[in-house]
Amino acid sequence: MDQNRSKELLARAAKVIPGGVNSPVRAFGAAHVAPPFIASAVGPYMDDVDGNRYVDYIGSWGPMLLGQAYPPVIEAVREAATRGTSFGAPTLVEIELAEQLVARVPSLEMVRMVNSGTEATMSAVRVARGVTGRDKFIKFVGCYHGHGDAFLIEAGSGLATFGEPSSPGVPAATAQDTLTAPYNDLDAVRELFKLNPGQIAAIIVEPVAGNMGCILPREGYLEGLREICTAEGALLIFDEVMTGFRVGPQCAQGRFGITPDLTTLGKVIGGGLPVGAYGGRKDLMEQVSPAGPIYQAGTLSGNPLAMAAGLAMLEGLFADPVVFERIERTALQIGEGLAAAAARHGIDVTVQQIGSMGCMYFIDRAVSNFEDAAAADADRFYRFHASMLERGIYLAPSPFEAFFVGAAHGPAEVEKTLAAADATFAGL
Ligand code: KE4
Repeated sequence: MDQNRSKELLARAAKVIPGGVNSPVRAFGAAHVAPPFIASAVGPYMDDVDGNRYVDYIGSWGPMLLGQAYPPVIEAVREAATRGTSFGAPTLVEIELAEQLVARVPSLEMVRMVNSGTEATMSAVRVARGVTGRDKFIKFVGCYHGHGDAFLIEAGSGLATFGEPSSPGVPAATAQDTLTAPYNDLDAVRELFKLNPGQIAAIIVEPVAGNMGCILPREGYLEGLREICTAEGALLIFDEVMTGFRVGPQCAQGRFGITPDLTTLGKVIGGGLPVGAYGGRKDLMEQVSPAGPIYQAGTLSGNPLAMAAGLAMLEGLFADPVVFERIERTALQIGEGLAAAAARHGIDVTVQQIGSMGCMYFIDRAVSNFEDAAAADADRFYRFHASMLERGIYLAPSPFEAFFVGAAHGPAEVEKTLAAADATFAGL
């Protein structure tokens, strides 16, 4: 596979951008191939600068639920741009997207737009701290909530990929207020509340953990977190930046029937433009400035082009009542096909998936927390990843990430993917 131009660009990029990328996972740091530099993308495909075409299973790490360059989004952005790109003043389109989110996300009564998932989670925890007067919060080992200082403690995604679960530069004074527990372990959460009585403002959780592969909540886990938070006067924050609209039309909270106090969103709701959001109970969100004292702001928050993209995305999603089922069926065909191909070649894998997201671990047992995920055979994953890329299948370059299927993935892409997997397993 020709990667000359991508390699040239990586060398050039690295002179002016740390690691040559603007987000670490894109560097393919531990992968056995160079990161393709992408020239364009359409539907289920990405085309790199060397002329290689890939079936795209990252979808910009989640946003592209309706495929790349989804025409209504392109048209909406193009039209909005002719009227100006940013005003720093309120607009109608911000209301329209907010109304869509309040209508579609069960627990949302009010929502604030920001520019990334990181901003959304930072702000949600600030609201929880502001309304409870408590400083500590609980996150789970291997979950990733963006790069805010307080979250870079035993985090997943790129931190796990590079084996640095925490980051230098986070003051000890900050880290001490971040409590961690294994995912899917309610007793560990109860123990933290016992050790920190009246000090914990919130639990923030990925209702499906998508930053250490794809780990589903055990039966009763999310219900348990809900009960503990209610009993302890702490807020339950669902970080649905990734699961939002990816695990179903009402997000994870609708699929699992749990009502968080606050929810964070991103990715899909921006249609590929920089959008994050946090929201929830009105009595909480009305504490946010200027309605209330808890400050949060952003020059480009609610950007009219991003709002137009998000609105076109949601309108497209909900225009077709069966699109969610169709995408999930495709995702299942891929997941089951991968597992069957591995079995044919006597290779132990565990595929875990829900809605349009999933992952495949090189391990012979179910994965329910970060410790399990870290025990999978990473070297075999990277060899699998490289071979699949060379066969035109673009998977996340880390065993601590998920794959994302979209409405543009059809029978041809499934067939190509499973044929590549079969050939790859044969030589693995
Ligand atoms: P951003 O700040 O990257 O927009 O969102 C942070 C974030 C928050 N919460 C969850 C559950 C997330 O998955 C993310 C970001 N996801 C990663 C993919 N694993 C982003 C990819 C990247 O870092 O480049």
